[in-house]
Amino acid sequence: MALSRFEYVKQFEQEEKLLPNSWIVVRIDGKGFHRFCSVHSFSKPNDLDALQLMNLAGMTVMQEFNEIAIAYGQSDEYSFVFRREASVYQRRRDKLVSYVASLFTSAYMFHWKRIFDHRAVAMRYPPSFDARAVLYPTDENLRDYLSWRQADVHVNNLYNTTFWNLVASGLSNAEAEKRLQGTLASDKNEILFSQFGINYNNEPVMYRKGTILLPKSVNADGKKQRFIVPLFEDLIGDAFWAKHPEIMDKKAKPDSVYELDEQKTQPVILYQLEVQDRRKAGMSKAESNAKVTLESDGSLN
Ligand SMILES: Nc1nc2c(ncn2[C@@H]2O[C@H](COP(=O)(O)OP(=O)(O)OP(=O)(O)O)[C@@H](O)[C@H]2O)c(=O)[nH]1
Ligand SMILES: [Mg+2]
Repeated sequence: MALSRFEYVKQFEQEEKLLPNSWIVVRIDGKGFHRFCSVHSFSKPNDLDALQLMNLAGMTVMQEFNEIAIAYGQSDEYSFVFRREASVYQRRRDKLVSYVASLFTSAYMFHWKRIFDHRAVAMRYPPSFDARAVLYPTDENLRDYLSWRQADVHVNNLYNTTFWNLVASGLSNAEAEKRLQGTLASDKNEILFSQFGINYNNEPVMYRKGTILLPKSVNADGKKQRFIVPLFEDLIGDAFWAKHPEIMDKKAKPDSVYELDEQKTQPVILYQLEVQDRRKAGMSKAESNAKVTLESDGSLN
């Protein structure tokens, strides 16, 4: 077919390809979530349901892209790490970044009811997330990136936990802010302990460390399958990387099966088990329908 005379405008489209052989981190971040959390009455400083919803949305993105080696979420942000050799969309930046952001956003909406139904929190306006892609050329750079995000949780969460306890004890926001001005981590730990009897290390680990999502082979329902597993661990030290060598090297430990333990009660795992049950029920329904059809066909003879 002849080209239309308008076709030349296609040449104006520019395509940026992400550098080969480097880690791609796509990070999404909630737009104006200070307001979104307040309008939807999220608990301060951490709302367990809100964080679990972020984890479900993160899981959905990981299920879509099998070239994501690890994802890390905290507060209103999630980082998705694509392998060096990832060939997704031929590494076209616009495609990848916009797709991750839109899938994350629609998954956030999709899972909302599941998480917030018990609190009868209706969504008051549509949330949105920005996204960017950053390239990290070395494994060390990538580890430092993830460490940076986890250190950020620690700094923010220690501050926020102390701040909101001071406010709950009767200080105004301005007074609490003043009280914390110039304090070190040790000072905040001391305020929490001496004033409120809180040992910061006993605060929920998800709040202190954020959520790591890893694709793992797990034993579910008697067979080995790929699940997205949430972990709440320190990723700054070497131990985490020794325990999960497949993040850096996808050929490492290909046959090993990950034993689900306390994660079994996590919404991310419960959701995947539920989908599996539904699929199985659908399959057995299809099987019994097929059987009925066969039997009725037989009776025609
Ligand atoms: N109450 C509550 N707020 C949260 C929680 N997690 C995140 N937030 C809010 O989300 C904000 C995230 O920080 P930012 O991303 O820097 O702020 P933002 O308002 O989203 O602004 P932009 O990202 O620049 O659009 C925090 O400052 C909190 O106000 C939570 O569990 N509970
Ligand atoms: Mg934000």
